Amino acid sequence: MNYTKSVQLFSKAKQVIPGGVNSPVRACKSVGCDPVFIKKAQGATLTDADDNTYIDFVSSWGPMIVGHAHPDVVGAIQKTAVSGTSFGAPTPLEIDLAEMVVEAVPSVEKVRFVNSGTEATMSAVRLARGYTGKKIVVKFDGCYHGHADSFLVKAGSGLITLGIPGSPGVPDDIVKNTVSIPYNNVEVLEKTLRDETLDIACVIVEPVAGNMGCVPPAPGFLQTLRRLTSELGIILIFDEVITGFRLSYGGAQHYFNITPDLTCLGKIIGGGLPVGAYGGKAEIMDCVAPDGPVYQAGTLAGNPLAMAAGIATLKLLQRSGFYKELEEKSDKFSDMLRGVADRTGIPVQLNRVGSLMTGFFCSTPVTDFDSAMLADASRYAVHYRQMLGQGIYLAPSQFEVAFISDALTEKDLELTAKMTEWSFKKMLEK
Ligand code: KE4
Repeated sequence: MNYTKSVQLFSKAKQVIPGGVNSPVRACKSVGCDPVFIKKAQGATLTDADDNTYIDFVSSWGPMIVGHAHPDVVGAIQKTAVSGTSFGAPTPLEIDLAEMVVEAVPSVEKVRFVNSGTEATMSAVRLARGYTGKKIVVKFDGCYHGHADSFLVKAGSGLITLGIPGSPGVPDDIVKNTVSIPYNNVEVLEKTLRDETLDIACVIVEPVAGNMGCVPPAPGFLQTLRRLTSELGIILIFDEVITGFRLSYGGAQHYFNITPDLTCLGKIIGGGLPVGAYGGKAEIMDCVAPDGPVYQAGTLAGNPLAMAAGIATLKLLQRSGFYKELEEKSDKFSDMLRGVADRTGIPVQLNRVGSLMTGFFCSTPVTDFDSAMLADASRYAVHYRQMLGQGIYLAPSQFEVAFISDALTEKDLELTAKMTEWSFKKMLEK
């Protein structure tokens, strides 16, 4: 592969953008190479600045579940844009998307749109604190909820990938109100939630962890979390920025039949445009300004183009059999990959929930942050670079998930499995 133009673009980008990227994980530092610059995408195919093409398993980190540049989504954006791009005033489209979310997501009676997943989770936590009058937030090691100060303790995603323990610039006074405990550990969970010295406002959880790699909830974990938070009057926030409209049309809460008090959404509901959302019981949501005292605002919140892209995307997800077909495709693909690992003898723990999956290069089960950290990230880096060179675009980190999109074909997946076997065998030669 020739990367000449990407190399030139990266050098130029670094002159004016920190690290040459607008989000750290895109810099590919943990996989030991420079990023390729993407100039266009269609369906499941990316094309970089040097006209190399790739089969895409990042899907813009989740939003592109129907594939890139879907004509219905592009058409909706184009049709909306000619009437103006932003008014700073309410628009009918916001109601349309809000009604779709309320109808789809079991816990959501009212929803507020924001511009990112971070804004959604930050606002939901503020609302939980405002509604309860309490201050402690409980999160889980390895889970990532965006880059708001309160969350940057033992977070996942780029903080693992880059080994950033929390982050400078976040005052101790802020993070002292955040307690981070092991994911899937019901003993520690119960002990923490029943600790009367902790003035707990809420627990925020990724119902399927996607930011330490894919880590499914252990049987009973979410049920115990719901039972304890209900009993103790603690707000349960499901961070469904990844799982929302991905695991099912009703998200993880429908998939697992657990109803949280508040839900955070993002990614898919924007169809690739900047959207986040938080929603839940009307009783709680009515505490949000202007009706209530909990303040949250945003110039471009509910932006018409983003609403139009989200509406078009959700309409495509309503296709009969969409999730069944995605599940079958994902299941078949994970079986193919397990077959590759078995035949080559490379130790891989493949975790999958629906169309989210991660192959951890380790020989012991991955059930939480500590066990995920046993994965061989340097072996993943070799695999990443080898696959990129063969036109397969994986997440540039062992601690992220692969997103299977509706646009990936049988042929794409068979070729990817074939190249995975080639890559594994090549690693064994070294
Ligand atoms: P954004 O602010 O990036 O839109 O959403 C933050 C967020 C919140 N909650 C969950 C469960 C998330 O996964 C995210 C963001 N996900 C990462 C990928 N694991 C975004 C990629 C990036 O940071 O560039």
